[in-house]
Order: sequence, then structure tokens, then C-alpha cells
Amino acid sequence: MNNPVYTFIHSAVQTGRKLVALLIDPDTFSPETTPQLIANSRADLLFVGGSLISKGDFAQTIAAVKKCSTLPVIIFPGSLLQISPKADAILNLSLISGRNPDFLIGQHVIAAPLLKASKLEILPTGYILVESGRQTTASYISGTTPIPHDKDDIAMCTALAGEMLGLKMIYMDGGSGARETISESMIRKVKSTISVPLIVGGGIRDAATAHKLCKAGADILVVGNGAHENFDLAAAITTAVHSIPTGQ
Ligand code: 1GP
Repeated sequence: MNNPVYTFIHSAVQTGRKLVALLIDPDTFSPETTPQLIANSRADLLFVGGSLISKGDFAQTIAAVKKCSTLPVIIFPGSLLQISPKADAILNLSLISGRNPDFLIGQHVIAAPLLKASKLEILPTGYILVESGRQTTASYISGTTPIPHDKDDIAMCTALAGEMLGLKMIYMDGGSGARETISESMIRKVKSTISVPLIVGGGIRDAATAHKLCKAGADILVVGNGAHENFDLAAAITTAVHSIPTGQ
């Protein structure tokens, strides 16, 4: 199988099985506690990356995460410095909600030969930042304006344009530590328009919200800060997400 990670995600989406991705930030990775968080979370996927890494070591984090878990490890890169052949796959993110050419195609040109040499599975993904109550690191670092929180139509057309450009997944993100999650109505509108898997993240801090966002149409929920602050939260979210009957 050439694309095992995408095949896994795609077949889950086809059967309506919702997935949880635990986001591990190299800045907060701890060899003492993160392995326990991963095990407790019962997540389906591990995302590793960050908009800005100030003290963590990216390559060491990937290696440590691979050592303690058999889950697929997917790079969620904040920049092209975040490439490691030890991961299983990488989200090749094009920031389609923004109008910064560097994050639409510029970084990708520089990264292309490195990615080819890495033999990582490439997951071409349309990345959409949505306004979430305060400016996030992702919007500041990328120098882009997120889509307004209540502009469901803009999100829908942006996601559709991404799919029409051949992107294999859409990731709608309120950004790390978002004050409010992406709305159910926006998720519903996007999901009813696209056919590729829909990833949703940013500010998910309780199981009931996770359940609602998946029922609205999110296929994969990304949980970062909340899980790291409260180790039981990731497990509660996974239980809520996995309790959704397939086909919904
Ligand atoms: C950020 O979607 C991720 O890019 C996760 O956000 O840390 O707020 O869960 P949180």
C-alpha cells in the first residue's frame, strides 16, 4: 500500500467512523508524561508540530513519539524546518484561507525536494484558519487574516476551491488555544459541500463539544492544549467521538 495513512483516514470517513488526532507540540513534549498522555488518550492519530517551536527539538520529539506508540505519526508543520523522515506522513498544508504566497506555494517549492527524499507519505491538505476570538500564533506567524467566525459561505467556497484544486483533505482550524471552536453551522456547511475528509481543531476542551462538532460533520478532531492540561480530557473526548454511530 503506497498511502497507508490516507487509506486509513479515507476508509474511516467512508464508513462514518470519526477519528481523534492528539496534537503534540515539541515545546511541551515531556519524555516523562507525554507517553502516558498518548496511551490514555486512545487517540487514532498523532499530529506533531507547532506554529513556532522555541525550546523543543522537532526531530527528537518525532523519534520519541514513534518509540512510545504504534499510532500513525503525522507531521503538522509550522514551517519547512519541521520535516523528519521518521514520521509516517506529513500534512502538506496550503494555507488557502490566506493570501500570503509563501504559505500558499512558496514554502512548498523549497520543501519539495526534501519531502521527496524523506519518502514521507504526503497528505495534500487545504488549511483554513477561522477567527476564534483572538489572534492566534498561526495567523500572526503566517501574516494572514482568518475567515470571520460567522462567514460560513466564505469557508464553504474556500474549502470547495481547495478540493477543486485537488487537495485531499481540508483542515479548518481556530488555531491553538482558540477561545471559541469553529461553529457547528460552518462545519455543517463545509461538510455538505466537499467530499474529502474534514479535519477540525482549535479550542476543543470538552467531550460534549467534541461530540457536537463531529455530529455537525467533522471527520477528524484535533485536540492539543486541552489534553495536555488535563490528561483525562483526551480520553473523554475520544470516548465521545467514538460513541457516534457510523454512518452519521
Ligand atoms: C491547533 O487545531 C490545533 O492548530 C489544536 O488546537 O491546542 O486549541 O486544541 P488546541
